[in-house]
Amino acid sequence: MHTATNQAVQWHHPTAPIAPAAGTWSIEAIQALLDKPLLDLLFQAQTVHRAHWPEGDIELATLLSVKTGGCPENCGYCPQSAEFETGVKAEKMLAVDEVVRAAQAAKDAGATRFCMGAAWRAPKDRDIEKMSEMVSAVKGLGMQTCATLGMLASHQALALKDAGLDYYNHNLDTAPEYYTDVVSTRAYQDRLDTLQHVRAAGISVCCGGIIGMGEAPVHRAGLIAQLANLNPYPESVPINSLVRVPGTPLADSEPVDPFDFIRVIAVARIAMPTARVRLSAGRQQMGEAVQALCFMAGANSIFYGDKLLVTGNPDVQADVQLLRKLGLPGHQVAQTSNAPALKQGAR
Ligand code: SAM
Ligand code: DTB
Ligand code: SF4
Repeated sequence: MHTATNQAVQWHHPTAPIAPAAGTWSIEAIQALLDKPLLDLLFQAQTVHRAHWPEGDIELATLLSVKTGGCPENCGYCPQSAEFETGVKAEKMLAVDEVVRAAQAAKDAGATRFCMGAAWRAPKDRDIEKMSEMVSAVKGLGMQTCATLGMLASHQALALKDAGLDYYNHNLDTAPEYYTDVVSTRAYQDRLDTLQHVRAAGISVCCGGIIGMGEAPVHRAGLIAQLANLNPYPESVPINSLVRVPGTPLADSEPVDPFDFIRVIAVARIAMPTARVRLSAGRQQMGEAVQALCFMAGANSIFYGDKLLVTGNPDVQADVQLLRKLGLPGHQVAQTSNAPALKQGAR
């Protein structure tokens, strides 16, 4: 529906504002974008994308699980919850030198950001001490640092900032109205509180969600509205396609239609023009053509490495080849000796 407040749908007038001001997205305006003819939506998203990201590079971020499994939370999608029989065993936290070795290998392969994940509801202060060592060491390699450790208290966020943490990932996952269908061990407001602590500490926010958990279209619109109305909106927005892990309550969810997924990426780009929109989990099931359309829709970051936290991700060589075939700039990859050169400045 094209309402007076929904300027986002007026893209065909070059002089008209392309989106409402930050903090003012209605669910209806987001829904109207999601409902547009696909090619119109892609055109609009690509227009926004080029205006804000003229270099058109794809950021390569590598993930490492530094504390795997045994999590007390019951997030219905997650293979690491202790409540579900998924075959993921609880492990001890990795040693700092193991993490640094993995980060160096990721850097050598062309990654610029390194994200350390832990299967915690919330870290203890002694966990933050060890995480701070890891963050400082990875930062010392010249990489951007990110961590995703669960709920964070203010003093913990400040300690991580002091250690050199650039980004903290904490996802809203879905709309508030659907959240209780997915997780019951913590509230939506807990998630918002952690995001606030991260923001207040001066750490950049990485926050997104998951598509394909059985949510209705209105919940997808609700998630994007929540993210876009954070003030300021997140610097990074990971959009995950559910990885359906046997043993989790969501294992039998209906697979998401690829075009619906692409639509979500496009609307995230339009609603949050300066955010890095990350095409996150689920790429193994997507195929190259769908990923190419996600880039067209404005995705400009991927998880790069053969593994996410505990599930698979496309091989590094396959990703290098894909970026190369698409002529997408991947400056860091091009500089490494053991990865095929990427075409530069192809746009
Ligand atoms: N324990 C921390 C937390 O929950 O914030 C950090 C790790 S948790 C695995 C990080 C995010 O990964 C979740 O918020 C969720 O969005 C995403 N995720 C987890 N399992 C997933 C799956 N099976 N498919 C897609 N995304 C998933
Ligand atoms: C995010 O949004 N996706 C990543 C990262 N942030 C931490 C995690 C995806 C996890 C997929 C399932 C797994 O391997 O555990
Ligand atoms: Fe635990 Fe995070 Fe998995 Fe939820 S998503 S069960 S908090 S590891």
